[in-house]
Amino acid sequence: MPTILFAAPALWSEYRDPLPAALAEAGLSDARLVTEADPAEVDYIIYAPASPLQDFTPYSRAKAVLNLWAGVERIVGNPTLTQPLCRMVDPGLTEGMVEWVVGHTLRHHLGMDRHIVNPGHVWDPTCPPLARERPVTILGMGALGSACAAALRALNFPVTGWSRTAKPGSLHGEDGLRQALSRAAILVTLLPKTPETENLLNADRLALLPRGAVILNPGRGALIDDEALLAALESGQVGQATLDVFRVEPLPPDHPYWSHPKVTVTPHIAADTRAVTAARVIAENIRRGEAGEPFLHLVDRGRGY
Ligand code: NDP
Ligand code: OXD
Repeated sequence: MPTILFAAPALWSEYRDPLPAALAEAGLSDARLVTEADPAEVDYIIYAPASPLQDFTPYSRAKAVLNLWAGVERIVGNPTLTQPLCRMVDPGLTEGMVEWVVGHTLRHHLGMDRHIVNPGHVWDPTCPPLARERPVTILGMGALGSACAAALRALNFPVTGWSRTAKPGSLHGEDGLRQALSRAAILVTLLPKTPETENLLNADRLALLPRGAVILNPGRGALIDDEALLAALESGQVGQATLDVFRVEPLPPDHPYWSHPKVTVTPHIAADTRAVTAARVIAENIRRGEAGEPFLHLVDRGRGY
């Protein structure tokens, strides 16, 4: 009978019903799901970045830490964490991200803003091009990037993907990045925050985009050099940026992004972990841990994601 510590108190009300149901579905109805426990008795820790639990040292018997977030940058470098760390790959979260990315891509592709905000009642019959004429580049072709690519391709957008390792049909490496940026009418960043990806979109790389390209960043704020982006928006090199994530969240009230006419701020809502589907992912990993099978979605600490 494993003891599972739910160490994300702010989320307990969302998970208190779905988790026992998912554990039962996974054949773990006898598991002990608790919100407080003697660390020496804990077999699994369910964690979120705002968890008060930050010192994992006393959890000497824990077989895994199961993160409720896809991004792990706030835990992966914790020096007290010696247990395996699994990140969240949740079908509900993925669905949400696909909707956000497709929605904001279509907004820019169709030029919706011109008609939604049209105080002069201008009759401008300019028709947008077809999706097949609007190349989209996605940086990061993991769980989320590849799902967004599939949805955009289904709408006929020509999608170029770029990731760290070689994958069929997508680019990698510095040359690959140059190619991917140079063809991006719309650029979507779905990379994790790691030492390698921080400030990836600096002034030199923004200069590689076609003039007037649109940037959608639901990845992490640190992927973009904010000063460089503001300068590129000013010069017209970047036409619009829709940003969901920021170096400091909530975005400070005096941050220039709030009032910039070419920036749309969304408050880190691109995709939320959904309790019912995420609980099944957690339960499956606990089942695997109990059966001695490899965990799903293990984080590589060296890589940082
Ligand atoms: P994955 O780990 O599945 O995918 C990450 C992708 O990034 C992989 O394709 C990986 O390449 C690529 N990558 C990592 N490092 C590099 C690098 N140095 N150079 C090039 N490519 C790199 O993550 P997810 O798709 O699940 O999530 C991506 C990110 O989305 C999360 O880390 C998080 O920051 C963000 N996120 C934001 C949310 C929001 O609401 N705004 C919600 C959820 C997630 P490879 O495939 O070769 O390993
Ligand atoms: C996540 C996020 O990483 O919500 O899950 O950003």
